[in-house]
Amino acid sequence: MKSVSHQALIIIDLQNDFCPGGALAVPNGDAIISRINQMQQSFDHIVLTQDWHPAGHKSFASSHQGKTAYEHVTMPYGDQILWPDHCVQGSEGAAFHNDLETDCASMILRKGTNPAIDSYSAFFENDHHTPTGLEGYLRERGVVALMMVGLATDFCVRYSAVDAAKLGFDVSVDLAACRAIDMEGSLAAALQDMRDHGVQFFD
Ligand code: VGL
Ligand code: ZN
Repeated sequence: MKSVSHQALIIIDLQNDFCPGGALAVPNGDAIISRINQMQQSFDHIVLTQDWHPAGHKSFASSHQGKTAYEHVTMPYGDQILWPDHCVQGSEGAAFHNDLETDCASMILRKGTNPAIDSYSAFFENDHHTPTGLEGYLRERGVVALMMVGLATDFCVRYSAVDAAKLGFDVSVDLAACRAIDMEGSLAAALQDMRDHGVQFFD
């Protein structure tokens, strides 16, 4: 049975670089794909997001002299973890994982395109101010509830879910269809943050 059409499935960053063998591999990141493909059959609105950085992006450790991946720096918008180069626009690493069903999505949102600002959330860049346009897209289509899945639970899923809840959407996260990077307690912090903002968990 099709679910009511006021709920959208938001599939976050199921890209090669976040899967085993990728530049910023999330442990077992590919293990969620078959569940996500199944879920897609129950939604009328499906949005895919794609981390999509220009080469030399400021979130890359390689863009900061003397820095290595996973160190922190202070950017004009606050703290930034430095990442290995990943999801460079047009690269194989930035492509969706081959096993992910992508034909049913009505919208593909690319984020992290500003060379100077990272964007974990599908709604706002990391300055927490610059919108991506996804809120308007969803509202214009009458969507009021979101089911979020994908990679990584503690970064892009977390910030997307929290922003969506702050914007007034009814937000659920299917934890069985997410995987985490889990560094420095980031998964526990993410679960608490989402809970604090009224996000509901399914697993
Ligand atoms: C992500 C780190 C850097 C994510 C994207 O999709 O969770 N994490 N860029
Ligand atoms: Zn990124």
